[in-house]
Amino acid sequence: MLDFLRQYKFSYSFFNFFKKKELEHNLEFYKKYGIDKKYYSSVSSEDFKHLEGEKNILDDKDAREVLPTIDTFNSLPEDVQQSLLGWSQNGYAILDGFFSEEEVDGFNAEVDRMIDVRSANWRYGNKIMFAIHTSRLLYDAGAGDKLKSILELLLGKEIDIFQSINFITGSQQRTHSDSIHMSTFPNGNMIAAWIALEDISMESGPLHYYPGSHQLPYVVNRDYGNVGTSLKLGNKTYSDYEDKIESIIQENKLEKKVFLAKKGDILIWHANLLHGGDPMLDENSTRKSMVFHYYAKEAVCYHEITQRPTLKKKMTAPKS
Ligand SMILES: O=C(O)CCC(=O)C(=O)O
Repeated sequence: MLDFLRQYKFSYSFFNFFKKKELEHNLEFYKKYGIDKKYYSSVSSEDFKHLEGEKNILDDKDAREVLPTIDTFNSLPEDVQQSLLGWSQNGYAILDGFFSEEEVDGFNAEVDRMIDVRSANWRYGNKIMFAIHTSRLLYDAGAGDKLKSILELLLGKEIDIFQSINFITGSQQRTHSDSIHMSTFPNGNMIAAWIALEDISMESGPLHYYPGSHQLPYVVNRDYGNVGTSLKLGNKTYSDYEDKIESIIQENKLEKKVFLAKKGDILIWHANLLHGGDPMLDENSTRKSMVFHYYAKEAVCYHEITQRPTLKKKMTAPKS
C-alpha cells in the first residue's frame, strides 16, 4: 500500500503540509526566482529548466586565480592550499591528516557508544544516519569552523550541515552524483566531506571518484526518462539512474581513482563529482568512515528523484 502511495506527489505534499518549519527555507528563493509554489509543494529540476541560475565563483573562475586573493585561504597551511587550488579543475580536494589520530579515536569511540546504547539510526544495514543530531562530538567535527571554513571557501558562500553518514563497512554504492539526491537551484550548492576513520585498503571497498566529472552536465530526471506527470513521479528505478551514469563514464572515457586514505584524511567533493564505493574484496573487513553533506544557505534545496523539498532540521549543537 505504501509503495502504491509513494508514486503520487500528493502523498509527499500531504506529509509535508505538517512540516512547515523544516520546509519554509525554500520560500524566499521560490520568490527570488519567480516560482509559484507553496512550502509543501513538489519540486524538481523541471521547475527551473527555463532559468539560467548563477554559477558559484569557483565553477566560473579558476580556484588558482581566485583563492590566493582571499585571506582565509592564505592563512591555511601550505599543503592544504595546494590541494584546494586544484578544485575548479578536479572537483575534489584531499586534505591529509586533517583530523589527528586522537580526534579520530574519539569519533570511533563515540560511534561505538551510540551502537552500544542503541541510539544509532541504521539504514540499509551498514549506514548510521544523522549521528550529528544526537552526538555533540560528531556535530562539532562537521559543523565546527576548522572544516566548515574550508568548505565555505570552496563554495564561496555560507553553508549549513545537513546530514552525516557513518559507515562501519564499505558502502559498495554504485557511482552517482550527490546532486540527484541533494539537489539545488542554482546547481552546485551542495558540498561533501568524507573522512577516513581508519586506514583504508583495496580489500575494504574504498571510496572511488572520477576527477573532473563535476564539469559534465548535471544528470536530472529528464535525462533518464524519469520526469513523471503533474500527479505522479517518474517510474524509473534507481538502477536506471546508475546505468545512465555508467554510460556517461564510458562515453566520456573518465578515469577512476580510489581513495586509499590514511586515518584522519579527508576528501572533499563537489556537488556534481561522480563517486561511489568500490566492492569489498574481503567481506570481513571494516571501512570505518564518516561523511558530512552540506547545503549552501542561499539556494532552493530538494530531492530530484522524489521531487520533494528538503526537510532541513534547524540544527543546533546537541547537548551531549
Ligand atoms: O562512502 C562511500 O563509499 C560512498 C559515500 C557516498 O557516496 C556519499 O556519501 O554520497
